[in-house]
Amino acid sequence: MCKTKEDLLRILDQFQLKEKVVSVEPFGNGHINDTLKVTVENNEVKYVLQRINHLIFNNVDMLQNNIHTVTTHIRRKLEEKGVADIDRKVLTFLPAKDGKNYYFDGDSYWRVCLFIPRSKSYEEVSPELSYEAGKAFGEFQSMLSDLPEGALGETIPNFHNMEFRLQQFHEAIANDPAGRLEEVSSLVEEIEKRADSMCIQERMYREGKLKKRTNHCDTKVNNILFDEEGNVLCVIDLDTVMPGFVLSDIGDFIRTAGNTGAEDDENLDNVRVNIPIFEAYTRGYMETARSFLTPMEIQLLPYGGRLLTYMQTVRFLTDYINGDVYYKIHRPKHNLIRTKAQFKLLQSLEENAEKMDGFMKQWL
Ligand code: ADP
Ligand code: GN1
Ligand code: MG
Repeated sequence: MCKTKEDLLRILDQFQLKEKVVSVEPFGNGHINDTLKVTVENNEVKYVLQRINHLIFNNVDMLQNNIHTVTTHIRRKLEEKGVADIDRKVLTFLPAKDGKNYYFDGDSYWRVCLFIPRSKSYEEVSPELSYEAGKAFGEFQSMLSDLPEGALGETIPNFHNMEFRLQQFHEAIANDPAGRLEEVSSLVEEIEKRADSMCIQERMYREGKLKKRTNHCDTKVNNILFDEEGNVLCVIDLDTVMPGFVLSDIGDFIRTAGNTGAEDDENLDNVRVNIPIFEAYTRGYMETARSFLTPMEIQLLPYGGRLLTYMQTVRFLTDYINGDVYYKIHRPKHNLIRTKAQFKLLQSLEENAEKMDGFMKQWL
C-alpha cells in the first residue's frame, strides 16, 4: 500500500481515537481490502484500520450502513441475553469526527474498529474448532434472521448468484482480453460440464421453492476469531453480509476449512476434502440453524460445499482470463494456481458427495 506512516496517522486522526498512535502495520491476508493493526501507547494493539476496496464495494455508504445495522442488531441481541464481554463478541466501529461511519481522504475510504484482544484466527482448524465455528455461523444467521426485508442492501449485487458468475465467465471467454483462453481450455470445459447442475438455487428461487436469508457470504475459516481456549469470540469481515441463498454460509467454510491443502496449493496432492471438518461443522451449524432451515435446505447443505467451491473456481478462472483485475495476486499465474487447487477440491467433494449427502439423513 503506497501510504506513508504520516498519511496513516493523518487518516487515523480523522477518527475519534482516545490514545496516541505509535505504529500502524499490515495485518491479515485478505484478497480485497487492506487491513492494518494500530498500536497505541503502552504497546497495546487497540484498533484495526481498513482501507475499503471501493472499486469492488462501490457503494461505501450502503456497505457501512449494512455493517452498522448488523453490528448494532447483534449487540442488542447479546445484551438481551446478558452475554458478558460484549466488546469481544461483536465488532465495534468508531465514527469519524464528522459523524460518518467511514472517512474519505480524497482517494480512498477508511474505517476503524476495535481490535479484539487475545483473539486468534486460523487458516486451518481442528474438528473441535470447526464444530464451534459451525455453531457460531448458524447463530450469526439466526440472530440476523429477524431483520426486516430491505434492512440490508446487496453490497455486491448478485454476489453469490451462480448464474451471474457464469455470465461473467462467458463474457471473459468471449473477450479473452489477456489472450489466456487457449491455455485454460480444458478447465473451461470442466466448468461448462457442471454449469447446469450448479444453478439449482437460482431456479428454485424463481419457482418460489427457496427464499433468501441474511447470510455472511464470506464464511472463510479466517473470518472467525477464537479465544485462547478455543471458544468463538466473534464473526468478522462483514462486508458481504446481505440477503442471499442459504448455502453460501456452509459452502465457503467447507471450501476453506474443509480442505486438507491451501486455497492456492501448488501441490494438488495436498488438496482434498477433510471429512471430519465437514462433519463437525455441520453438527455445530445444525445445532443453531436447524430451527430456521427447511428440510430441502438441510438436504442441500453438502451441495453448498460443492457449489461454493465450483463458484470460486469459476471466479478465479474468470479473473485469470480477464488478466487479474479483481483478486490481489502475489505471484505470476496466481489466479490459475488458485483455480486448479479449487477444481481439485471440487473433484474430491464430488467423489465424496454420496457420503456427505448421506450424513444429513440424521436431521431429515
Ligand atoms: P480481509 O478482507 O482482509 O479478509 P478481515 O476483516 O477478515 O479482512 O481481517 C483480516 C484478518 O485480521 C482477520 O483474519 C483477523 O485475523 C484479523 N482481524 C480483523 N479484524 C480484527 C479485529 N477487530 N480484532 C482482531 N483481529 C482482527
Ligand atoms: C475474497 O476478502 P476475502 O479475501 O475474505 C472474496 C470472497 C472469496 C475469497 C476467496 C468481496 O474474500 O468472495 O471467496 O476472496 N471477497 C469478495 O479467497 O469478492
Ligand atoms: Mg477476512
